[in-house]
Amino acid sequence: MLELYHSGLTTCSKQVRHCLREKGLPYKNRYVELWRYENISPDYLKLNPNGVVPTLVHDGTPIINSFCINEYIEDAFPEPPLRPADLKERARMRYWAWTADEIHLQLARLTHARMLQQSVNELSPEDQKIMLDHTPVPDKRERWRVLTKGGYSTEQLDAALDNVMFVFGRMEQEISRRGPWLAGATFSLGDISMLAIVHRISEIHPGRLDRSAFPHLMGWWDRNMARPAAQFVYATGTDEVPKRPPKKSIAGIFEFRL
Ligand SMILES: N[C@@H](CCC(=O)N[C@@H](CS)C(=O)NCC(=O)O)C(=O)O
Repeated sequence: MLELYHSGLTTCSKQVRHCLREKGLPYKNRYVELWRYENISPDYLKLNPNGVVPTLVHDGTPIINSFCINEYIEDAFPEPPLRPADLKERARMRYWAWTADEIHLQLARLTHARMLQQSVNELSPEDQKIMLDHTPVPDKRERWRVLTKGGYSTEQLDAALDNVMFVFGRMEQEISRRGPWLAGATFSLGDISMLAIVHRISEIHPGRLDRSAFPHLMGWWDRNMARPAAQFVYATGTDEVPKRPPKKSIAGIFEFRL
């Protein structure tokens, strides 16, 4: 049995939900509400000691990290293949799936500034301390600490966006050279992983995805979003994308049960 612990439209959750949908695999939908910090509850940390989503549980065994989870799904359920047969294409697929994981840190800064800062400001100092004390990974704790102090500077956020836009420029080049997919002829895990990154920028900096500046990238975006799996994954209002609570709280640290 497959169970997916995820948080709907968060970047890494989308990557794994998309992979499972492309494969047509049934799984139990286990929603983890980040706005209640359920991801750092003692029970969830037993599955994922990093306190992040997603986690795939296969016959009782947790698999973590969206990049590794999608590789695992491909190994365990090879049909239909999302890893190209051609070895050069396969190397490019891995490059793009890895790049998505790498650039995610920069993207997360931008996401936090646009979508989370306000709600962190609204937590009481006592709740902020409890949240930080329960955050296990030191680097992540430091990033949340910066948010409790007002967030990253404009220069730091501009630098993060520059890094993301550099990657989009590279995608534009690759797709214009080969295409129609990032690996070349074959739709792959590389497309699934990068789509989630581009989607987040479409939400928080839509002006940066200018069709005249990125004609090939945007053509790739249209091809991806036309796929039935992507239409489900990126839709709002499904069972997998429930409405967020109105305010962020730390209640889920104490209340979440596996
Ligand atoms: N790709 C990495 C990163 C995971 C990650 O940062 N997930 C985000 C959502 S996209 C998360 O759980 N954020 C909650 C938090 O940082 O508190 C993985 O799958 O382990």
